Amino acid sequence: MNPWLSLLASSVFGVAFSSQAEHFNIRDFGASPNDATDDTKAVAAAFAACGTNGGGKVFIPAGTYMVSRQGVESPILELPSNSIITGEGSASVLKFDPRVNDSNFWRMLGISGARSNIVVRDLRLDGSTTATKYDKGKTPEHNHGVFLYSKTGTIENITFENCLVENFSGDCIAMGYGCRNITVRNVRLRNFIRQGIQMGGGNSARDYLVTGCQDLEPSVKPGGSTIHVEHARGLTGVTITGNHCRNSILAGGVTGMIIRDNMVTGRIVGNNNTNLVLSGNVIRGKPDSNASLIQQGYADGLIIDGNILSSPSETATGIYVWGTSRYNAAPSQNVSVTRNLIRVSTKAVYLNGVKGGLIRDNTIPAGNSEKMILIQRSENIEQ
Ligand SMILES: [Ca+2]
Repeated sequence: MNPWLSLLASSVFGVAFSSQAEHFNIRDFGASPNDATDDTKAVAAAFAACGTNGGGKVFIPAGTYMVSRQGVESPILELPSNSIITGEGSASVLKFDPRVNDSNFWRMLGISGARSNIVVRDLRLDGSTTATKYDKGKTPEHNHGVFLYSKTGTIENITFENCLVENFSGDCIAMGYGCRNITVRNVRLRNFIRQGIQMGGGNSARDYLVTGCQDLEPSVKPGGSTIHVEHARGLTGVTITGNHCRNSILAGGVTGMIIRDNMVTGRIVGNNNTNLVLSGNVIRGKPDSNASLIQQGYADGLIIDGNILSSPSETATGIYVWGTSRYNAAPSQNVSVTRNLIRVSTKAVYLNGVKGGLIRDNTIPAGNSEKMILIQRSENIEQ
């Protein structure tokens, strides 16, 4: 069965399609690959025709197509409901005209109102940035590859898969207000100046899955994290699993989150998470960093189980859970730290301002492991 039919058969959509779903080839709308002519209007026309049709398949044949600013729009290319947007793998490229990066807030693909049931797959998005590092006030840090954000309606059942997203001065993929049931699967990221995958909340956002993604060896210096949750605004139900992150996972403010089986260089960090499971992650600290490999502040309901942590730094802490600071009186509470293998030189587990917890069955190979568990300003910690 070809992938298109199999997708239909697997009832990806809430809305049923016939197997004769209409095809919209961007070349039929005037797009011309591998030349200097701008293709934005042609691609937009194909998307619009698909939308007017009530859905269908938009095909982006192999080749590089130029995308440029048209006006004040954000995103530049608005995805239609009930659609599959597909290319022929990384040979199908939507590429920013480099002049897009002369200013800020231009997003290549996205959704800005109520839309649902969309799959974007087998494409390469190229942001054409020439910036090599974050330069405050100069980097156009909001020029994203993908931007899902609606304050007026729900963005629901959206999947990005098997894409390469690279060279964006902002985020490769960003989502926030109004997003529900969003999946990012098997997406490769490269050369982002801000975040790789940025998730936020607002307008009842919930249920994000990021899985099988990896950031490739960059030639620019990332300013942020591979995977990032910022401005959660009540965000619930986030799963981050099976990803390869060269530059940390930072995720805070979420109720109900699973961060499992990721390979991380750097750290897993967050504050104000409720009901968080951190399990099965392999975390390797950066040689030049003394920071904690896992750090959580003001957590309520936190399980840290079965992770492997190691750091080449002499002074990095393994697991640090904290609360009750001068800024926020809330302790971290209901914290369980079990069955982790922690290969650091000084503090393996450090609880500071924690109310109610369990530390048990961790393996700490280096030095005097009892001295490597430090508990301060905490109560009801069982060992
Ligand atoms: Ca062209």
